[in-house]
Amino acid sequence: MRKRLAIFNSQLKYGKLLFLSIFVLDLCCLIISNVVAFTTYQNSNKGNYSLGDYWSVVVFMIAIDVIVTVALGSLNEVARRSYRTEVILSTKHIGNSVTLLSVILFLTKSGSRYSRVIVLLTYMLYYVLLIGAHTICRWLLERTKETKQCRRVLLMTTDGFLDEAMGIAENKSIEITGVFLLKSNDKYNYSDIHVVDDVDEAKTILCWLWTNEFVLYGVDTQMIPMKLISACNEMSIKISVVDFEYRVLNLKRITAPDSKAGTLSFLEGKHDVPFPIRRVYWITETEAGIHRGFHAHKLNCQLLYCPYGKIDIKLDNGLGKKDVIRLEGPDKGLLLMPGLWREMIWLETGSVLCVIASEYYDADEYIRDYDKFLEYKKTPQLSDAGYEILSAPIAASKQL
Ligand code: T46
Repeated sequence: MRKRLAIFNSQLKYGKLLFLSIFVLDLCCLIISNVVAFTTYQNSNKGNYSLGDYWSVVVFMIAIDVIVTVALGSLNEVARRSYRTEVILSTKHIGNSVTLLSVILFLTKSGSRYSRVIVLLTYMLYYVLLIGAHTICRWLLERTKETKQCRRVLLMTTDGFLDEAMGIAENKSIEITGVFLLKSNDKYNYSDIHVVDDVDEAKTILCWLWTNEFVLYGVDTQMIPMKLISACNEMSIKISVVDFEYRVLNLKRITAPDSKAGTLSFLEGKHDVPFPIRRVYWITETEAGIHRGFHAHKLNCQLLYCPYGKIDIKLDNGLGKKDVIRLEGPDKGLLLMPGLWREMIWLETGSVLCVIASEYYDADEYIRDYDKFLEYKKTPQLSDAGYEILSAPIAASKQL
């Protein structure tokens, strides 16, 4: 319930007037249904209910509507979901309200005197009005000039790349509606941007701020929660992935007070590793001057580090960009996204290369022929999976 309330608060905060207007519209539908049902029934001479009875039931109904909306989030994302989902959501909303009202009405003395026919009639009318109102809202919102033209982006990234990803905001044609972090530590300088790590809040931003694009920055697509993927699909929100390639990471290091006791470094899932960790492997007992690698991965994201010794990693994106990153020491990591040709050169005998990987070992997922790699880079890679790759990073691609 606390979480629901928090989400409700965030709806007010994020959705501003949009959510409030939908909520007020919902209450208007309920009151109109009440008036119509009551007067129709009274005019048919069947009922002889006093206005007092009527008002107490109306107040009950409104209270229940508010409770159901807040507690069950029934108005979340209406007017942007598919028609089918909206009918299901409205049915659930009204089903829950009727159940709760029936319990209260028939348990209280004044309530039990009130006609079930009027209540039933009210909810039937309310159902029709609600679906109609949401359809009109959607139609109006879809035609709002601003929503069609502006590129409104919900960013998905990690704490470490947040500042870098926010470079997108510098691009005037892109408005960042919020940032969905894999793991949040709650301390950000962006008072005007909604930074969330809760899927429901992210969905709220997608819906109520009329976001039309969901952009991944330095995060593997496997990290998108299913709920967000289906919300994007339903709201026809495009999912794009910034061609992030690689970044050098500073890993955390804790040095013992007694320097002879050494240092401790660590990596945390989600926080430092923006992909699901499926495999860890390490290469040891290698002589200086040895070259390994000479391949690229189609799917595998990796985090490489060399806790002992010195190893050069030569990278080639197949599009003319070549770099050499030197890994040495326990506090330096190299995050590699798929689609990079690599060669590892051992500079010192016994240097240890450790790798955290997003995929189980699969020989078919490797490209070991350089010409085939260049060919592969010319073709869109993730389009089959329904994501669009942004060929040029929207934020300036820079090394950390
Ligand atoms: C990479 C760099 C940094 C397995 O059976 N399971 C495994 O998990 C791995 C990683 C390898 N293998 C077999 C496949 C080969 O028969 O081990 C043999 C040596 O593998 P490879 O020649 O690919 O090793 P490297 O050092 O060239 O590359 C390795 C990783 O394979 C690769 O993913 O990015 O380290």
